[in-house]
Amino acid sequence: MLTIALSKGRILDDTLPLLAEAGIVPTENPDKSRKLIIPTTQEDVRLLIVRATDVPTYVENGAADLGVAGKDVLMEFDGRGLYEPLDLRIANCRLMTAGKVGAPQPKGRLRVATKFVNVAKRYYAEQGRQVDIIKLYGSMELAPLVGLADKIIDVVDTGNTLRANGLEPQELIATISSRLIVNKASMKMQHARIQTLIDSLGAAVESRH
Ligand code: PRT
Ligand code: MG
Repeated sequence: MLTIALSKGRILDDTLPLLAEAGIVPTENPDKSRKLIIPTTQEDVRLLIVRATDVPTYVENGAADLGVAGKDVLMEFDGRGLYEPLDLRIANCRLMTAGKVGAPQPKGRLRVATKFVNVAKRYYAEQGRQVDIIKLYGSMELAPLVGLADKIIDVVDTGNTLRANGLEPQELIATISSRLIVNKASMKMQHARIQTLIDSLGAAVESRH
């Protein structure tokens, strides 16, 4: 059995067409189904539906052999037990700092609200800047508006969410796309099978660009 972990939403929507080109089609619509384990037209391939931030955990622990995760999620995840053999070039966005339009530099230490705590620590440490990092789980845009933080670090696509809240994108931390990730033991034990899938997905990605 090959198990592939995916999250609902844009990653699922953009990955299904690539999987279809590799001959893997879910037997029911994962967006509509309440099931978290979805069989596919290949009897020995199944999909697991998990939260986007949980995909690397399932794959690192071997609960899934493969997965699709945003580079932002992978940068934040501190696991080492993963291969990242393919850039699927989907769910593209940028990881950025953002703050209130026209806000002056804060007097004391910079306060940064984010769900990307590890990324934030590394980013400011590399610049030798001392900051206070405030962990949030969502609605980051609110933090500068109500004085919880001076800046946020979040994923930006169109920038509409920032603009709608009087914020502006500032520093680019990384350009982001989603990656195929593979459990290290699975890669060894099922090498031919997984390599064939990587090659098919790679060809599907190339044919789109
Ligand atoms: O939603 P949930 O809390 O379960 O987790 P998640 O937000 O991590 O998952 P999901 O499915 O929303 O995103 C999965 C992956 O898609 C992320 O890890 C990114 O790699 C990628 N991606 C691409 C994005 C976006 N574009 C994106 N625009 N992830 C999130 N957003 C959000 C962003 O956080 C902000 O709230 O959309 C808003 C900004 O969009 P714009 O267009 O207004 O700039
Ligand atoms: Mg989301």
